[in-house]
Amino acid sequence: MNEGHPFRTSSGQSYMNRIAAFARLAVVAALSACVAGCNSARARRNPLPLAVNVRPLSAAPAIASNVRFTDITDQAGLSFIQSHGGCGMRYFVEQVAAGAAVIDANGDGFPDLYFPQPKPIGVCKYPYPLKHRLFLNDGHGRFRLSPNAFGGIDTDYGISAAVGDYDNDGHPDLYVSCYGQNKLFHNRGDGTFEDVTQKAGVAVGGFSTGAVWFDYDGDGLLDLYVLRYCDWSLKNDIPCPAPDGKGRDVCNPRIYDPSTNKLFHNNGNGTFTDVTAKSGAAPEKRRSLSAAAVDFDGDGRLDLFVANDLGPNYLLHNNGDGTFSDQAMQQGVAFGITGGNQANMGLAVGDYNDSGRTSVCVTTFSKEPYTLYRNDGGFFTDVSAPTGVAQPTLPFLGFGAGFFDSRNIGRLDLFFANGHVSPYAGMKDRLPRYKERNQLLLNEGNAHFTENLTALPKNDVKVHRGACFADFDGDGRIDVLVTATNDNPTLLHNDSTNANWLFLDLTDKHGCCTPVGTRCVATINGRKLTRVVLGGGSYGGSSDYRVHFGLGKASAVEKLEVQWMSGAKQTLTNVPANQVIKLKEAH
Ligand SMILES: [Ca+2]
Ligand SMILES: [Ca+2]
Ligand SMILES: [Ca+2]
Ligand SMILES: [Ca+2]
Repeated sequence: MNEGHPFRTSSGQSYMNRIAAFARLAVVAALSACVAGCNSARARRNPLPLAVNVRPLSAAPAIASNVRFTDITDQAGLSFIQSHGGCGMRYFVEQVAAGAAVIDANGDGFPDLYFPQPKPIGVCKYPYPLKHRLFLNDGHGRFRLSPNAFGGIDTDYGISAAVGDYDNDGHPDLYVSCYGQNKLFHNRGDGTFEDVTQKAGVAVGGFSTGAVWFDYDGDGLLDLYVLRYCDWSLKNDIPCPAPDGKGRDVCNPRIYDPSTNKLFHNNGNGTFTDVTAKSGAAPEKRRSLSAAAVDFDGDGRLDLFVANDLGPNYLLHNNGDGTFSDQAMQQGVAFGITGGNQANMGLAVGDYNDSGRTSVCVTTFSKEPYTLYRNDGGFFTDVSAPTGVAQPTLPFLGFGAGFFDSRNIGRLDLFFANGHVSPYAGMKDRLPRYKERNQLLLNEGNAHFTENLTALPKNDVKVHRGACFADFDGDGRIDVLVTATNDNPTLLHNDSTNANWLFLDLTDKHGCCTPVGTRCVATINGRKLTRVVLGGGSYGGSSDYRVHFGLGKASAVEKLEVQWMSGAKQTLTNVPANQVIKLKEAH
């Protein structure tokens, strides 16, 4: 795990030079932030304190006043412990549990939340049942538990959830990845679900960590890729002693054999066929933790990036004939900056540099920098160091991740949900710790990110796992839901200075309301922003499928091009800001 490897940035700048450069950037950022936000009503009520902003060397960088997230978990009704089901035995599976997924379960246009739930494991007993949860959103970002959403049907040890409308009825469905047997829940359209796992033939067993819905063969039906980790089970559990010689610690994953992922083809009649072997979508046994389906090379077919723990990542290129070729080595995404296997956990995907191509950022173990692979069209370049991603992330162990436009200014920032796997972390070193803070790295617009140390709540220090992104209260700003092992989730309300925005709520011609891969390009003041409907990403769950554009001060999008997966293109002009546009692909 690359313990203690030396690390230097490649910029060659001295620390003071970097401070001075940062100060110059900070002043520019402060001014541009005002330009972005001053037209909004919110900005008029709360004018930016420019006098504070231009203090370049203060602890709070100038841009800080423009971005802020508030912990509203209690007010939102999301205070509950998402237990890992353990009792101090440190069963191997506990360390990866659990995430959450955004799903508009009852079709009212407001993003709801599903939390998979681990079960009491091994010898562990709980005096109350541990059940998975669906919370419905009242439209103002307040949530109410929907106790009968699953008609009493429970899951095995739930870890992750993937949302996708696999039957094209316009209602998003739910695949829950578990230790044990995975479950497919079909959404009846009213926020209640039926268990269709057996009929569908997607009852994968073993130790699954996630799944991605995407249509790999272009037949208009979302197929299912299931991630699995290793062959650990209660039967072959090996106790690993804690460093203090008293308790148990989590084991190094290397003591268990890695596992095989699965690809299921959607037959269109509610059933699926396991095409893992003939598709080549799981070429070797690996420890997969997250994945994203994106057309990375722009050939019109969805490829898969899979983050693998302690092994090379996959870049599964879609050959267009039902098969995949792993091009991770050739395209430069198999390994990290260290040149060897990294502990790749979660991932963020997005066009952070306005190249029109989707890049990938992968979270890693502590003392390994998170890796930003810039998509250069046919190959990727590790830009972790020059973009400023490597240095601040080096001490942390990350799971959930995402690119999102936190300030509505048309730039994708980076969010990381951090938390170690060993409760004994920090015993020998000052860093890392078991409980960690999350991180927000702001995109400065010049291919460089700067960590903002003031935007996130100071007391949110937990063993974080999942992170999902959605505008839960409909104010146009993307909020973040972060889960934590054996702890409360955290709902981070985006209180950043408001600017203009646009959401696209897309349905393809087949009726699918989660049309993974649809590519949207907005032209704003001559600048083109590319956003795609993401399949997968982050860790432990999926985010809102609606496409978000931050418009800054622009009151309209000059041109909005929607490229559907069918190849059809739709163009809208002069689209006014600050609305959710429902768009359906023409037949
Ligand atoms: Ca459906
Ligand atoms: Ca398909
Ligand atoms: Ca492709
Ligand atoms: Ca919001």
